[in-house]
Amino acid sequence: MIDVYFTPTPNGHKVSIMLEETGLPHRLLKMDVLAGDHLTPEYRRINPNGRLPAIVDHDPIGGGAPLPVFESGAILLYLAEKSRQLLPENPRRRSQAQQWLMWQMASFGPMQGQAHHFIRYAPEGQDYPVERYRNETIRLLHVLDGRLREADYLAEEYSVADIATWPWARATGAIGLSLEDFPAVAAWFERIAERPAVIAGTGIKNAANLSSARPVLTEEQWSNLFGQNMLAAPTR
Ligand SMILES: N[C@@H](CCC(=O)N[C@@H](CS)C(=O)NCC(=O)O)C(=O)O
Repeated sequence: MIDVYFTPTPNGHKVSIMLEETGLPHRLLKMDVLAGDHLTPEYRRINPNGRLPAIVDHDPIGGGAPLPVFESGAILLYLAEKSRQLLPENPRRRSQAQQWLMWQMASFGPMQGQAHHFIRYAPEGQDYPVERYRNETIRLLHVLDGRLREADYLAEEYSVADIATWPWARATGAIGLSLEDFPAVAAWFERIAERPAVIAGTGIKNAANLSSARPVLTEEQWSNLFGQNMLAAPTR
């Protein structure tokens, strides 16, 4: 059994989609980041970085004690290895899957994440970071579109690279971008959105984008996410 410390965000959905695709037995443990569920010493022992998602595999590859795994990209690779699915056997494709997975983890997720922060959470009127991170997200969408004009999937076959990237493509609507401006991305997005595991893993029946509303946070919630409570949380 695999416990998934889960919140329904793009990084969380990578793992829920992967588990639906592979059929590995698991249970989702819902974490409320606004309430600070991720700041506890117990959770830090599972994920020293204190972010979501993380998993604990009670029947790990190689046996032994339950194995915690953090970082969504590392979780996808672990689950691919465990299930022997969704990481291509062919060395060229396998390398492509790893390259695009690293690209998502290092660029498409973090840059867009900053765009979400400055557009939806930070005090309004900060034009420079909004423009900087939205432009970087647009640049990365062009990179993704270029790849998907060459191949139907990032590693030529559906893989962990697509599973990592798809939820972040879905999130671009919330920062005012439209996939219709990137035709190869839009076609790939729809292809993947129809997969039963993606529908089950995201709890959505259509590909509608996430809300672009600015969340209204209490002082406590703000502190849990971005302020003193977050800074004061123990490290292990
Ligand atoms: N690189 C990490 C990023 C994890 C991350 O930032 N997760 C967000 C939710 S998608 C989070 O935990 N937010 C709570 C917070 O920032 O305090 C991964 O891919 O797992």
